[in-house]
Amino acid sequence: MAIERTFSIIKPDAVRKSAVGGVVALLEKAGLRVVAMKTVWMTKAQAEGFYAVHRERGFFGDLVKFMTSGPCVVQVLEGEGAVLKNREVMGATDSKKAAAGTIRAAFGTDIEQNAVHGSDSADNAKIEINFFFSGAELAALS
Ligand code: 3AN
Repeated sequence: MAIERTFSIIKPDAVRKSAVGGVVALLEKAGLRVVAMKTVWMTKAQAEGFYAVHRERGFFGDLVKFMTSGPCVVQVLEGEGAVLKNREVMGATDSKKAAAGTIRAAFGTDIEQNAVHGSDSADNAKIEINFFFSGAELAALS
């Protein structure tokens, strides 16, 4: 499998419970390398833009409220088959159903407060990385 990049968000619930280090440790243990990382406190407009695909869903308002409730840590991850690898180590969307050893089992609470976001495809990873990281920040990556 080719080396690729994916995008990850450590959500406000995980940042609040000082789980940033714990999340990164699990990502690195899974073979993912953190190649860019920063803290972002999203505005309402940013969160609405990022989750625009979910605009019609009943949980959209709560999701935006939650994602703007505190700072997040956004990351670019790199590794072999990084998109799939990240999805595997994240665990099921509903933290209560996440398999043991996954990030959501360790640090999530439920389907909303689920500790992390991860891109679901290489194409979306590119879009999401460009949503949060500037050309200058990405140019610094080898
Ligand atoms: P994933 O993040 O696992 O790809 P998606 O893309 O289905 O899951 O959903 C996007 C985000 O919306 C999830 N991370 C979760 O926080 C939230 N979400 C999804 N379904 C619900 C729901 N039924 N109630 C509240 N929040 C939800």
